Amino acid sequence: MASILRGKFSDRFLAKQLIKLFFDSYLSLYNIDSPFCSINSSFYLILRSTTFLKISFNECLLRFVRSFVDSHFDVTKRVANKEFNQMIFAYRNTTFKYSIFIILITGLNNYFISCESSNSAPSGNYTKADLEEGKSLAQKYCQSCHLFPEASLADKHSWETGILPNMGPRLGIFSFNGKNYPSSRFDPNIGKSFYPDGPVLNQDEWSKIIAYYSQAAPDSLSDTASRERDSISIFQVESPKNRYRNPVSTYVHIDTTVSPARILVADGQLKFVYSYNNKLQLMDSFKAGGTIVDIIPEKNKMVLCNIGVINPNDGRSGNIEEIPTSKTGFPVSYDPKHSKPEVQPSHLFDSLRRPVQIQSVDLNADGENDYLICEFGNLLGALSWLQNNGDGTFTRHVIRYVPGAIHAVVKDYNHDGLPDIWVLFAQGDEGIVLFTNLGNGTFEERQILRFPAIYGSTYFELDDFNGDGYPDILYSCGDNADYSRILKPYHGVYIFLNDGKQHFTQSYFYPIHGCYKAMARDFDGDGDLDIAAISFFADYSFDPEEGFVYLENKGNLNFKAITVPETKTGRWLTMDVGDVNGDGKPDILLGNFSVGPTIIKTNFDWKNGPPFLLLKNTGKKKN
Ligand SMILES: [Ca+2]
Ligand SMILES: [Ca+2]
Ligand SMILES: [Ca+2]
Ligand SMILES: [Ca+2]
Repeated sequence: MASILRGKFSDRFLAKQLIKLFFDSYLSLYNIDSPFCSINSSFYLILRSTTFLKISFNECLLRFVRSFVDSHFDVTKRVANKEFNQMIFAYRNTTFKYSIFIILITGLNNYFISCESSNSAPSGNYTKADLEEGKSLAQKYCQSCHLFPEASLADKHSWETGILPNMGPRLGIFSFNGKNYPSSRFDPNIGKSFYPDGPVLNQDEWSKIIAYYSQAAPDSLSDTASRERDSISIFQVESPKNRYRNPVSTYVHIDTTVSPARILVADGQLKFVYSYNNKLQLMDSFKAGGTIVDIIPEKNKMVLCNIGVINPNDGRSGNIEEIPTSKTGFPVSYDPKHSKPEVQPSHLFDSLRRPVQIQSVDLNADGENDYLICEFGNLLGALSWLQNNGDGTFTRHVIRYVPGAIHAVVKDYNHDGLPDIWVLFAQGDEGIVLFTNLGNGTFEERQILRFPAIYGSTYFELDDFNGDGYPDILYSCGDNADYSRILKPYHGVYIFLNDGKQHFTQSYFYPIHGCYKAMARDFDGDGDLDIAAISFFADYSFDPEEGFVYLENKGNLNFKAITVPETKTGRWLTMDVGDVNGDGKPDILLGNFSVGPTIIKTNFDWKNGPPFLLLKNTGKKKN
């Protein structure tokens, strides 16, 4: 498309292009079977903005379309921003100006139909033999993709209205009892080949699986775990003076590669990266090319991991960017006085599926550092690496072609000099997989731990808890944004001890609803590993302090749980640990992602909360 459209094309033509663009992006995420709930709330926001901003309804609608298309479809791949503006301008002048409104209404209508259709509880009576058959069918078919899902892991309502209707299409069942199931068949990024050609089991068999879960699942999950906690801690809470509304901190980091240390924060909505000094004063910032979720500060440059579209999707809108840095270790800022050109990030590698982590490591031992990438994706994704060709170009290789790679730890566990990779996969078949490096970019795969698909794995670390020299696993689970948004008693922090041969046994569990990350350090300086944990789906109504929990090691895998009441001011998606003020004691940094799913009730105004909190360690120094 030409860069200057107006004058060349009629307003009617441009308006049609805009409608088409919107419709495509709408379909790509909100396929005809199941528009997501978020469109409902976005639409509600437009209606509210009409009164609030005192602008016309159509104007609000256009602003919505702009942000919607922008965030869900990556406009830059299809049309330049300028062209997009011209389309919007043209759209305003045509008789089509209510078309998008009509598409939205149709979508909402579909949304309500799909909510109704999601309840797939079969009618009729099932004998004991039918229910037994349902269970063995579930063992056969559900287990073909992941661990057998025990009925007790979710309540009856979640099985009937959330989990099973979403799993049906994986088995080629797109409708049941005359109702449609949600699927991504119409998403051009997925394609029909993702699903089986036809049903792998018949409707009668499927109905028995549903009947089994309906009968075997509890009405609600029982939770009798003690969550008693102390509130006297070694941490002193500090927050920056610099505030902005709706902080969306997608990355926080205590960067000790510079001295004194600094704090790096990326805001996923504003698409800015900020640098604070260790007194929490804002020192510098730059505009990134997208939503940054990981950063590698390298010599003379920063390498940035841009997730692309943050909400679940299968588009290839993520990329790895790099931006040159000055002596300060930060990109040269735009200086209007001296008309210094603004430094823009350039793309090192494009078309990645929601990359969430990037690491620099020489995987093939050729002397050039490569990049290891967790491409989380959604239905599709991969653990991949970018081989450094030594001439500024990279070649992508896939190590494991499955979605859900959320965190990788590089550790040469067998001491052969080749870096091995430990990876947590958190989508569908959840678990930790060890990739032993065989050299020349080849890996041998071994499953270390496997978790039920409903756990919502979030993070892991390798830490030696019992001091026997073998790395143990600290693991957290608590992602609750999928098909069963209930509080789960099995969410929290786990420790698995290593027998020395990479066999791991669960040896500790502390329950935290919606736990998102747990990191172990000797915070109190007494020689053993303590744990800092955050939650993004805490029980905010009744236990808001579980958003941050500190577990102080009392020996023999006994921990004392402690909360820090000031941490209720934000909703923590990200956390980092590092010595921010150079006193030798690890401090904790929490990032506020204030615009998460809104179904959660809270008395705290996270949107006016700080972009981050620093929990300064006032404990004793390790000897
Ligand atoms: Ca290499
Ligand atoms: Ca090795
Ligand atoms: Ca150990
Ligand atoms: Ca300790």
